[in-house]
Amino acid sequence: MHRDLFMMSDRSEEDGDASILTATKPKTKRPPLYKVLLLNDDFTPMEFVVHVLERFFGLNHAQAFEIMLTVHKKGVAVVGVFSHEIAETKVAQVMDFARRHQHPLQCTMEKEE
Ligand code: TYC
Repeated sequence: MHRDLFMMSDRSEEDGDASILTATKPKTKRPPLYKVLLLNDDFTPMEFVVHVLERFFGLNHAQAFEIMLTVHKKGVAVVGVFSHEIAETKVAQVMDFARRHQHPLQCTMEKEE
């Protein structure tokens, strides 16, 4: 007897919760992505840039050469799109590798809108 009454009130509480859930917009957002950009300069050898693109971005030689030429002609190109942490790592790897070889190659990242 008592048990049945308890179950009824328990269920009506669940109905209340369900109406809140359907009326509340879920606020989970996908994390933003970041473009990694390579910038042109007048001094870094073309072959070095091609090597960087193969080594750190997993591009084959033809893809790497094509992106290198785009940067050379247009001044900048997107070389890939990654999570914030991966983009940061790629930028650091490229900047460190260029510095160690005394080339002024610049690599940056920007949020994808
Ligand atoms: N402009 C350079 C040259 O003529 C080549 C180059 C390409 C440099 C791409 C940087 O991100 C770059 N040697």
